[in-house]
Amino acid sequence: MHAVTYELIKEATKGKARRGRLHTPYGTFETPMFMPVGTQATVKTLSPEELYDMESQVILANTYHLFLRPGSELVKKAGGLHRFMNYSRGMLTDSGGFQVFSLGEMRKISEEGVMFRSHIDGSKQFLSPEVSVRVQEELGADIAMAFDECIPYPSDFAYTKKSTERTTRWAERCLKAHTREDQALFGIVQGGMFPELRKMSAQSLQDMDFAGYGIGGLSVGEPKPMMYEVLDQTTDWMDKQKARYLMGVGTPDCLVEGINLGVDMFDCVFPTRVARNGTAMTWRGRLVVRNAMYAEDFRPIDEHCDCYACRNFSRAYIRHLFKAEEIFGLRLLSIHNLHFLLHFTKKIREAIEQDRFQEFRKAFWDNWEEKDQ
Ligand code: PRF
Ligand code: ZN
Repeated sequence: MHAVTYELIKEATKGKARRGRLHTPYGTFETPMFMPVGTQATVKTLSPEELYDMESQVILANTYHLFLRPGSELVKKAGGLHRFMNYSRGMLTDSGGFQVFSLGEMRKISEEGVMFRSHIDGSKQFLSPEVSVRVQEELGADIAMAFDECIPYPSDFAYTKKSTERTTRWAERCLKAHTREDQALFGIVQGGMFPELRKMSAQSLQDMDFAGYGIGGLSVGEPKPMMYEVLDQTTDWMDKQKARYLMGVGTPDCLVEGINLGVDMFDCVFPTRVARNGTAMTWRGRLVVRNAMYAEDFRPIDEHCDCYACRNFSRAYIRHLFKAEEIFGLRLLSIHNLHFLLHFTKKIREAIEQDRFQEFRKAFWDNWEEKDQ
């Protein structure tokens, strides 16, 4: 029995949307779910209480960042990530396999692992399947991810095959190195944009019996129709009884389409990143509160939103905060954006329960004004 199990509750009659539950040592969480990103053991500008208020379930932290600073030994001394940051719901750590590969020139891959230079002080560092698993066990999230290579786009068939096979061998090493029984380990399907390599990756990982599966290497610069096509094929080859996590994807349009293709979990820096840039998320798309047109707009960001920011403050006030570079503005938009996405996924769960997800999907696209993106 795994530390984390997925319970499939209901499947849509049209499309592949699923309603499920993730049982973890820190509670049971409802899927499909959106996971707020807390890279450095904090969801930027928000307290755990504020996250509970918006019904946040699982949050994500990064092995790469916490490995470099403050180091997993310190987090272990603090009693693990949950105690260190005082978050008592679910937690997942990404393996570092994505962040390290985003470093470009500063890294060197071999069968053993990846040598890289720290973005903080330039020091030489090494991550491998064994190191990543040890660090993630010390961090102690409910869910750890296997160490993988996120293949750049575009890549040719030969490189994609070589990398995907290595990620499969790394996945085996991760399983072997993993010892914590109160923590689940998820494998990560790679395979680039090649259906046969996706199939090979999904099938060989399935034979290894991970607690759940990430789908990596998507939303790396490919056109969205291509992402949806690859995703559609990939989920067809995945075990229905295990959770599927589409890594680094979570804008409203991708959530709707990803869920329609059978995905259960998403994470994305988008809501918190654009918040810091003066942008609010709405059912129609982005609303740039910083714009001059909102200078005297005393309505809330969204009249129907019941988040703390919308219940208490106007667009004009939030715009003023941004203009004056007051950090409360960042907080208000972060609260609104995360609340928006968490509420959005809750509405999707209700739609799947009532078997009207396709109606929800159609209404979503009718409202959405960012169709070309
Ligand atoms: N691998 C890991 N983390 C990730 C990705 C991946 O491929 C992606 C790709 N969208 C985001 N985060 N380990
Ligand atoms: Zn709001």
